[in-house]
Parts: sequence; C-alpha cells; structure tokens
Amino acid sequence: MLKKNKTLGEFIIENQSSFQYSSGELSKLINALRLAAKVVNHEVNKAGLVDILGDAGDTNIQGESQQKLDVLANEKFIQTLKNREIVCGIASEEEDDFISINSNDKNHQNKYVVLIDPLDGSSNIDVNVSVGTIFSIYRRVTPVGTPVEMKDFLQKGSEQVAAGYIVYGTSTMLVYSTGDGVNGFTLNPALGTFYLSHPNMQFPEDGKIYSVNEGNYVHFLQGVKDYIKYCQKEEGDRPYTSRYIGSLVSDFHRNMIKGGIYMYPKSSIAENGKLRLLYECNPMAYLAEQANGIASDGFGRILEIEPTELHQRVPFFCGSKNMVEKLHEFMAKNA
Ligand code: AHM
Ligand code: MG
Repeated sequence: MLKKNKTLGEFIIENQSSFQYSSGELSKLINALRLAAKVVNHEVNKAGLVDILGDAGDTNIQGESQQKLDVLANEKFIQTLKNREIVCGIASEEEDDFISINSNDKNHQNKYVVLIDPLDGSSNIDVNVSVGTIFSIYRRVTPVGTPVEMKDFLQKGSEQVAAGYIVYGTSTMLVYSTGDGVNGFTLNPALGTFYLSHPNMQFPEDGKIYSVNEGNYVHFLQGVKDYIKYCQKEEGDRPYTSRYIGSLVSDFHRNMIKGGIYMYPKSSIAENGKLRLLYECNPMAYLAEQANGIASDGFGRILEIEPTELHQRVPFFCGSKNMVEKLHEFMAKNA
C-alpha cells in the first residue's frame, strides 16, 4: 500500500508559524527555491541529450543557444528569485558582485538575502555523476527599503536563518533547515512534487567513511596526513572506507546518512583550500550542526569565521562528531 507522505508545500505551511518573526516571507522564499530546483532538475536530467537535440537542429530553430549548465542554473535561480520579488539581494558563485534587487524602490520591504552555488560539482555533469545546488539565507543588516550593501552578505555563518541543498542524484532531493533540525524531501518526477522522505536527518556520532581528494596528499599539512593514516590503519573498526565523489553536496549527503567525514584541507598549492566560505561551507556547516555533526576549518567552528570577501575560501572539515573531533586532535598536535 502507498504511504501518504507530507509534501514540501504542506510542510512549509505547517512550519511557518514556528519561525521567529514569521511573516510568511521565508516560506515564500523557500517555495521559490523549490520551484527553481525543479526547473534546474529538468535541465540537469536532459544534459546527456543536449548534443543529440543540438544535432537535430532544434536549438537553432528555437533560437536558443546552448549554455553551460552551471550558467543556466545560475540564471534560473536568479530569475525565479527576482520574478517572485522575494529577496532584496543575491550573491552567487557565478557572479563577481552581489545583485541588488529593486534597490531604488523605497516600498520594497523584503528583508532576506540569498547566497547560492547554483550548480556545485559541475565538472561531474559530463560524466553523469550527481551534482548539487547549495543555498544560504540571512536577514539583511541594513534597513529595509534601501539598497543592499556588502555587509548584508558578509555575515558570520551563525547568523543564517536557513540553509539547504538540492542533490540531483539517482533521485533528486531538497534538504534544508530553518534552525529546527534538518529535513529531506524527495522529488517524484512524474508529479513534480517533493515529498518528506527523510524527516529529522542526523549525522551518526561515529562513522567509517572518509572523503578527501587523496591525490593532493603530499601537499597536505602533517596533521591531515596523520589523520588519513589513522583512517587507514588496521585497528579496532579501522581501516575506514574511502569514498570521494568530488561533489560536495553528494559526499555530504552520503556521510550524513551513513556517518563519515568530508575534508577539503588547505595545502601547499592552495593556501585556503578550494571551497568558498559563504555559499559552500557556511550552509553545509549550518546543516551539519543542525544534524548533530561538526564543521570546522581544522581548528575552530566554520560558523564563527568573520567573512572578509564574497568569494573567500576556507579549509573545510565536516561530518560525524567523533570523526571530526579525532581530526582536531591530530591537527592540534601537528598543524
Ligand atoms: P566547484 O564549485 O567549482 O564545482 O568546486 C567545488 C567542488 C566540490 O563540490 C567538490 O567537493 C570539490 O570541488 C572537488 O574538488 P577537487 O576536484 O579538487 O577534489
Ligand atoms: Mg561550487
């Protein structure tokens, strides 16, 4: 018999009243992201067909030019948020500067800014491996009705009011938190509806999976090298399993369900690692903490870092509590 799961739409309405200062604005914003996610999902799913359709000449007849999917995803999310007039500013991995919305309209009362990585891990698209979208939401710090400023975006991760991701995998899921735990919704592609499939997601306290690009091993700090050797040592429940998709969202998602640690350390070739603080690490760190996990730069909480630039990078370690704490021991001994 079919189980009747709650839809994302129903869930948003039911939970609206529990948001602090709720006016329905945050609910509308999450609804807008839900819509954009479905559009991008459709584009990602047909990625392999683009060349075939292109060969048939369809793209020329319709006057559409082929675009890289990450650029397309960026446009879809920005357009949707602009059209619904639901935010006052957007920052994206794909844009050099932040975008101010209705900046000259004094009647514009929207108070939220969104930071987004529209298609993370997009190098995986060509080889049919899952990718994701990451989003982070803050209340602006400058007065409503005025143009947004850089300081509205450069807020500590601990100030986030919501964050989440969409994973375009074997099934498409939207996972998010508004500060009251993490819930996951799976898309039924036939109906175009997200259903609550993973309520109250939690990182297991222990895990047996470590995810890191080991090709960079020689460039890592000694503390990270020592932790990797610890993971590989035959002792107790070790060696652990190594799993690295190269898509932060997918690696995080698997680790949250099964227990594990994700690492993108700094190295002698990348002094702050690769991942961006504002729209990759902060939202994932917020979700991790909401799900009983830890996210750090190897020494302290990601959510406590004071941002200085829109596209700044930080080392990132995230996952099951006991695994990240063990990593900290090695880092403290041998940074
Ligand atoms: P991107 O934003 O350019 O897609 O880069 C971010 C991605 C993460 O999803 C992934 O974990 C990491 O880069 C993989 O990097 P590497 O190939 O260096 O291991
Ligand atoms: Mg990215």
